[in-house]
Amino acid sequence: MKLRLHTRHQNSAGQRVRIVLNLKRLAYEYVAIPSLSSDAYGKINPQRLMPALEIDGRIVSQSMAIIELLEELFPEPSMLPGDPLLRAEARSFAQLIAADMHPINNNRVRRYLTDVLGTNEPQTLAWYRHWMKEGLSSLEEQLARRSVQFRFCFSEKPGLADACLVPQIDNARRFNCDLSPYPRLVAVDAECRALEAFMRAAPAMQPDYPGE
Ligand SMILES: N[C@@H](CCC(=O)N[C@@H](CS)C(=O)NCC(=O)O)C(=O)O
Repeated sequence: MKLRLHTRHQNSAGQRVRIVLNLKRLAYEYVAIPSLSSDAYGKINPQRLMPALEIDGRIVSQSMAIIELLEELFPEPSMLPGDPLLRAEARSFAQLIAADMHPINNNRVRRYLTDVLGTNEPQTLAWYRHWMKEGLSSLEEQLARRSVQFRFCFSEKPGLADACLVPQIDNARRFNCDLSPYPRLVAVDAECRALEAFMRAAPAMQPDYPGE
């Protein structure tokens, strides 16, 4: 099966998929997207968002749909814990990031705030940090309430929740958000970053990374 991932180095939804591909030890071709608005990319992904996975010539978009597909096609190692309740908790944690946090702080939303609604830089930054703080506080609380304090989010092995958390923490760092109120998130993030699968998925390790 031939896998090609259309992504960019700084594409946090794509970074989730890269982490899962690496954790499942799946080889893939990295295709750097030159322009989201180009006709060429529109033909690949009519949603015009990153990433898109090409699998034997067919395209799947949306990182969570891609990860689900990979989980179904390549079940081992699983990205979800064995216990159904823990699986639900892991999905809930991942969904808060993918469905509630990431979309409202996306580039196009910030561009609309500044270009159309006329917010200035400090206001746009305040928006970003506000929604980041709301989300991270909930995620930290979700980890605090676990009945077992695992090494990773919901297991002794990294999985879906961790693959969503690490790119989101990258985003928080990029915008200088204060992470000191979230010791559990920071600890899991550090555990993940020590693993090769996460290191190889990091923005700075991608072929289109322009350097510092
Ligand atoms: N829900 C989508 C989100 C995809 C998404 O928004 N990707 C961002 C990059 S991380 C993007 O393409 N942004 C383009 C823009 O905001 O202009 C997914 O999980 O794949």
